[in-house]
Amino acid sequence: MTSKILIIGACGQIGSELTHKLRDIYGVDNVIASDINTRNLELVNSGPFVILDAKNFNAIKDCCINNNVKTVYLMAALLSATGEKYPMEAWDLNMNSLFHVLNLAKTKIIDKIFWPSSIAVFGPTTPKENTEQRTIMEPSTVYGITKQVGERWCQYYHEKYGVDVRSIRYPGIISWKTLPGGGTTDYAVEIYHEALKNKTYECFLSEETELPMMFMDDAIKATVDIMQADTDAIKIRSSYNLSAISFTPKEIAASIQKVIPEFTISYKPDYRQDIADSWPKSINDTPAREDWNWKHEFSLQDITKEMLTQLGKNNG
Ligand code: AKB
Repeated sequence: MTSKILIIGACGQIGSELTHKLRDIYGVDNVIASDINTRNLELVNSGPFVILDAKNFNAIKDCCINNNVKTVYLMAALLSATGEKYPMEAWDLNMNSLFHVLNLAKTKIIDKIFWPSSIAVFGPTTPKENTEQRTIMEPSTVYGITKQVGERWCQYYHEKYGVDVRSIRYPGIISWKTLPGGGTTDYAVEIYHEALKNKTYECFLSEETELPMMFMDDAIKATVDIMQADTDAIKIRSSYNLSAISFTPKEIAASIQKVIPEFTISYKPDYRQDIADSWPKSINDTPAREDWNWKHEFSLQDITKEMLTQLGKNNG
């Protein structure tokens, strides 16, 4: 049987687009999508799909053994805003799912893991501008704590047991196919939907809140590139800083107004403001650029053009 790829959490914002991309590269039947439910029917009907709870070790193990799965992309997680509401659930899902796939690799049932980390590993004491790969990391959110701890375990499993685990610290990801859920950077997707529908948006972050962001196509390219890179090229086994652009709500609104002049924005910061304020404004990703040739393509204006065009087609 040819070896297969399993994506856990395939119905989500990144998982769904990653599934399609990996199927383009490796063939539809070689990529098994899985999630805890069938909430994304387009994805569910697009190729092999199984219901899988990321917290259930035996279910993941059986799926890997029965289908000769050798590579796992673990995309299931509770994100920053949801994590603050349900701290224990975030800890439970984010940590146990990671241990499950690390242990499958330790016992040689699978060969390779992709696990996403996040800019949430940084905290209020981290230098905010051009944040380095190695710097102060004192995350103040549950989600950030799970990602930071997860990074340490990835490095540990690589060093002690030779596990081939690869990871990047995603910034906020902007996409039009599948909505994000439960994140602090979600405003940068919602704003495009509201601009087309209602020509106005009430933002839950203040106008000068600058955060690192990236278009989905760049995020998928980074994910594929790091997984295809030679083993020797991957020098960091915790997680790589990854950067594209940074902007504020005011700046994204201005870029939308270039296309939709009547668009207006108002600001009503809520509990997510504290989360955003604890994160860096911009990221230095020199190691990713040097080690495996990472390069982003999409500027803010490119993203705005693509988002409004694609969402406009779907609405119209
Ligand atoms: C979130 O906002 O929680 C995520 C992230 C930056 O990891 N998008």
